Amino acid sequence: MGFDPNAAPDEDSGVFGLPHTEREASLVLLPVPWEATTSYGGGASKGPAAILAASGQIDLFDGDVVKPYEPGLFMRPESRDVRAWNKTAKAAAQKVIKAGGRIEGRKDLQAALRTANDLGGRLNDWVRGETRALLDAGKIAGVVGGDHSVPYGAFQAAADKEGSFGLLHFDAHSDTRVAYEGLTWSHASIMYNAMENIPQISKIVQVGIRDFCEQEYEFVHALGPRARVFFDRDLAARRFAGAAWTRTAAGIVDALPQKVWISFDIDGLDPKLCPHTGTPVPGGLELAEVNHLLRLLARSGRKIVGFDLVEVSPSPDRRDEWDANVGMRLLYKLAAWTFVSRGLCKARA
Ligand SMILES: [Mn+2]
Repeated sequence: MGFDPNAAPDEDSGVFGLPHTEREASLVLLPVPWEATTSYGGGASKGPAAILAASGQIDLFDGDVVKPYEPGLFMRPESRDVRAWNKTAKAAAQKVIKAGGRIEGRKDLQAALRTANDLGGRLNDWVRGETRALLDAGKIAGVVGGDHSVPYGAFQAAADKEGSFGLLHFDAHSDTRVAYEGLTWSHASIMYNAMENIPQISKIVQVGIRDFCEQEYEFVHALGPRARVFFDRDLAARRFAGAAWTRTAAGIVDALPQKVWISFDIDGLDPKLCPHTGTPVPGGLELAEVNHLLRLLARSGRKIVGFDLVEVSPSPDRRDEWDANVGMRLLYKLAAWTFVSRGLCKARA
């Protein structure tokens, strides 16, 4: 292959300026331009395109992982069906959200809720089918959102294919609301839906959580040993007490089972790194902290069975590519450490 990792990318190259076709790629990124239930700031449906556009700026050389591009990365084109479903579902869901989910005696809102829930279910089936096909073809799958509702179908596909696994969930939010604002497939309900409906998820390990309601707190508590939460305030307290991040991160990795799906909501990071994400909250992680945690995870002998990156939302100002810039760098690290965990790349010492 006449590919020079030191050169500027060709104009017709793919994600990260790479030349791989889907057939050549070990990792296939599935873009899901979906944000039907966005309740605060919008724009997450534009995340995959913005990440793809920004990704040519990456330096393929990586200080942590040897040649992370060599196993091959490919991003699928966006599905026009998904775009169309998103448009219809978002229009319907926004009516319900505007009414605060109170739909009693309102036939129009009840119909809108049915539309939003039906299309959310259709999206889940689509993501599940696409992800399952990738896994059956021997690919590693990475889902690029979109809001945080999108990877539900991918969790199902991983459960079908891999059996029991754990979720490593980075987020400012617990995302364990029961049908938030009446919407079954709300972005704020994904982890409730996952833990209720997918028994193969043997454990959820949440990191960076700092905005949640009492019902969510109770739900996660009631999961008992099936959940472990590293709240942002606990991580901060450890930092203030002088604990080394490497110890804290090792404790997070230790809480995980052998197989791990990483579900990464960009708002788990400090909002200076994702200023346009839909529901930013002060606090959160640095990229270097995440990278170190991923290093420990990949080198622990655990298998990263797949990942998603969601809620990257570009600025309405097209000259401002910062959110996508951070998003694509995180995506590259997720891919690189996944390759290490799968024996496809070597970590540097
Ligand atoms: Mn989330």
